[in-house]
Amino acid sequence: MLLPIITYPNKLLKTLSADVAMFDEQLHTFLDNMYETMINNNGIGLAAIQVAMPIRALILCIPDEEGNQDRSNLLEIINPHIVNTRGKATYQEGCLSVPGFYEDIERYESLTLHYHNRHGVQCTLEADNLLSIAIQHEMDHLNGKLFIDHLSYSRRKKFEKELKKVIKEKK
Ligand code: Y12
Ligand code: CO
Repeated sequence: MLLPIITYPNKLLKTLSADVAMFDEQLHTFLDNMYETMINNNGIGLAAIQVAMPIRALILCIPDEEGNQDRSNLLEIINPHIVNTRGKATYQEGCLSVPGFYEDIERYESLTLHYHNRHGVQCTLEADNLLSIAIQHEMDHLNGKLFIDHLSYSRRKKFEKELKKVIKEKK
């Protein structure tokens, strides 16, 4: 089932999401719906709050070298904690909740992540490059933060001005 994606400036995106306690059938159906929604919207990452569910769950499906997304590469990450970080990298980020805007954001180049999978099993992941960047982007959503919240004062002002123009043009 496709879920509606909420977009900036919807205040729900500022929510601090809560830990997942039940790794049950309801969670599995919700994760399946998130995947369908993300792929349908050409996304590579989606956090639960982007579909108005305030739980600490995110999914990622990084395309391969040919640009193809395969469900076998899907990561379902629940209650994540970054336990180690290395280096810095800048990447042009986009977000399904901020459609049409892309900005260079600096993040950790690589990281070690502890999380639970859909069955509640504790997992460890070593991530670098785009996977590391996307994990940090999606984990920000769990804490009510968007990539545009990383912008400098002047870049943020420019973004808000451009957004107003886009909204006005749509009316
Ligand atoms: C860097 C950091 C984090 C990520 C993962 C989360 N972002 C996305 O998955 C963004 C997807 C996206 C898709 C769009 O749709 C199309 O390209 C057809 C899009 O375009 C518009 O909204 C017009 C914008 C974002 C990725 C990279
Ligand atoms: Co996002």
